Formats: sequence, C-alpha cells, structure tokens
Amino acid sequence: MRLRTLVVAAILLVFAKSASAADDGLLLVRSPTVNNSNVVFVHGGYLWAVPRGGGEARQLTTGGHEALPIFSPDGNWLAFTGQYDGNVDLYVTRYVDYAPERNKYCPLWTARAYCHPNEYNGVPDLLFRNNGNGTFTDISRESGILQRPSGNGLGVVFGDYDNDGRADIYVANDSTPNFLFHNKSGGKFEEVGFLAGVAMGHDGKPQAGMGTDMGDFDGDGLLDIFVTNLIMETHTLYRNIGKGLFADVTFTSGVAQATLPYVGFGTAFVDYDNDMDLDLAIANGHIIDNVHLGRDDTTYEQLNLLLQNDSGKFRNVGPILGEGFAIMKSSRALAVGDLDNDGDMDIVVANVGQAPDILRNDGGNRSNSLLIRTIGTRSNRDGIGARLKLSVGGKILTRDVKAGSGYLGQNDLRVHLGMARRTVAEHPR
Ligand SMILES: [Ca+2]
Ligand SMILES: [Ca+2]
Ligand SMILES: [Ca+2]
Ligand SMILES: [Ca+2]
Repeated sequence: MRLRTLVVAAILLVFAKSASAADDGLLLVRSPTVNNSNVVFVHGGYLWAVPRGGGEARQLTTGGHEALPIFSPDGNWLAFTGQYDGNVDLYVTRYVDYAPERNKYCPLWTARAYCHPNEYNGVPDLLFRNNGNGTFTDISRESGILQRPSGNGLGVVFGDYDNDGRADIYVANDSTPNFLFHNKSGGKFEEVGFLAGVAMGHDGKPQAGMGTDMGDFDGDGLLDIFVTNLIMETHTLYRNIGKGLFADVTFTSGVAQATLPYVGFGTAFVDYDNDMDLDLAIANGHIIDNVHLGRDDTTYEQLNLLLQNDSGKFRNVGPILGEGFAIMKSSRALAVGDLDNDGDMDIVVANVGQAPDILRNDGGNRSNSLLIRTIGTRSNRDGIGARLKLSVGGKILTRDVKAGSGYLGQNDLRVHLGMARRTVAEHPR
C-alpha cells in the first residue's frame, strides 16, 4: 500500500437545492477534521467545530475572528481541499444571488415554477486555507479560483487528475461552464476546464451540472470525471486520456442512453459488486414539483440508477436489484458506505420532503473486498488527501481518500476495494 501526498478533501451535507441560508437545523453533518481533534459541521449557515468525543461547539472564523461566509443568499455547500501541510482546507461552492426580495415570477406553461438559475447572477466560490489553529484565511482571489463570470456552483470534488502529486478541484456548475482548477502548487490554481474538455456537454453547451465525482472507471491510473445533469441533456462521463485532456465518452459508454430521461443530483463511483471496477450510483429527481402540469414525459419523482461497469460500458441494472431501486421519489443527496460492515457498499439517498432511503447491499459481498481506514499522524487525522495504489491480481487499483464529493453527501471515509476472487492486495511492483 502506498500513501501518497496529503492533499485534498471535502465535505458533505444534506441540503435541498432550493433551501436558503435562513434555513436552520436541517443540516448536516459531518465531516472531516479541521485539525486533528475537531469534527466540523454546518448549522444555520455557518461552520462549527466540536471536539471529538464531545464538548462545546464553537464557530469557525477567519484569523480576524469573522465568521466564514459559507452560505451565499442561496446557500450551498462546501468541500475541503488541502495544501501541503496536511491540514484540511475548505472549498465552498456558491450558487446564485437569490434573495426573497428578488423573488421573480417565472411561469412555466400555465403555472408558476422555480426560476431557471440564469434568471439570477452567479455568486463566486470561495477557498479557505486552514491556518492549522482552528481559523481559516480566505485565499479565493490570490489562489486563482475567483472567476468572472462566476459559475452557478453546486457539486465539487477533488482529485489529482494529472498525477503530479497535487490535488486539483472540479466544480459542477448549473447551466454555466464547469470548472477544472489545476493545482499549480504554492496555493495557486489555474482554471483549465475548456482546455481539458470538461467544461461543457457533448454538444458544446453548458449543462446543468449538479453532482460530480472523480474515479478511475477504466483502471488506467488516470482519474475520470462524472457529472449529473438535467433531463434530455444526459449525465456526462469524461474519460481522462492523459496529458491533461479528457474525451467525452457519454454516448460510447452507454451513459447517455441510461440517463437521458433523468434529472440527476448526488452520485458516486462505487464498486457495488466487488468485481474490481467502479460502477456509478446516481440519485435522480426533477427540480420542478409541478412539472406534471405541463409535461407528460417526466415526473417530479424519478428512479435512481445503478450503472454497472462492464469493461467501460455502462448499463442500468437498477431494475434487477430489488426494491431499493424501484423507489420513486425526488432524490437529491447520495452517499455510499459499508453501513453494516459486511464487505459491500450500501447507499443512502436523501429525498425532498420525504424520508431518506437506506439501500442495503445484499450480495455484493459474494466477492471479496478490502476496506482501508487511513489514519494521519503528521496530517489530518482521517488521512484525507491520501492516494492508495494497490495491485490486486496484477490489476492496479487507484483510490483516493476524499471528503465532501458529490452533491450534499459524505461517503464512507474508508477506501473500499472490490477484489473479486482475489485475497491479496499488495504494493505495485
Ligand atoms: Ca494535479
Ligand atoms: Ca481512467
Ligand atoms: Ca463493479
Ligand atoms: Ca454492506
């Protein structure tokens, strides 16, 4: 096993897309450590830390003791990234400048509906450097992540897509081009989404980017990128072809055919059947709760998807996976983890206005697996930002320890490796 550079991380949360900063108490959760002794959570639109093992919560602040402005008027969420000191830094995606006094009337057919995000101006994302003493410094401008025009940021994920040892940041923006921030070291980033080929959809238009994840679905050691989008756009799969470039394989991989009728949110690369390749779990649900008034080809409540990876071709196997994938709700957050510690990855889905669903994986553990918890000694306690490269049966598996990827959810911090019939994972020769 090889633990490499500690670089990134991210967070989580469970929050409906249209929730405002004024919402209190719905939230969430969890998280990676800010330093080695605190758990961070979001409450009332602000970040708080509470000592592991219990104690009084305190609000996180800048060095000048100002509250971190985590939520824009239409609050969204965050993720942590890291520099090279092993402390977990924080990236915050922000959406649009909505406020109740700017509430517009947006008719759709004969009814009122949620406004398209481009009815409002985007709000720039934020990047905070962890000072290591429980405070943060806003480095949005000097780091280069401040973009004009800004994106309508929703999902965010970290990963070292060019294998230079530094974690990069990918942001799924809703109806504006997605961002890929290449980490140039020294706390500087360069936005290369267009150059890399991951800013737009296959037709050259911005898509409704909601959730996102990075994972090496084809096992070539290069992180690929998946993004969930709107109905009739398809969710999008970008295959990393090296040299900092990606190919849009949405159609050739089967992802387009499987996702065209859906509005996607939370997603994760996960090896649900322990056969050593990463599959895709996707939470879907339309945004407009009265969509049935104007369309008969879609519904607010939608099926979630489990796309099985068969040598790089994906097909939805949800219909043969039992009751869990027959549930029709308007889903948002999705998180994966081995909840019952039986060796296969289970799935939790949060739904708008309805109870969440816990999908227990029965049968994934017919094949072997390995769950690895990283523990930092000179870095953040959870080892967030570590990369594991393991050889299983001659196949090299690359997995990162990350936090906060996807859309408002936090996956199991343990690294899960499906091993098929193999029983040994070793350091690659
Ligand atoms: Ca990199
Ligand atoms: Ca790959
Ligand atoms: Ca698999
Ligand atoms: Ca399980």
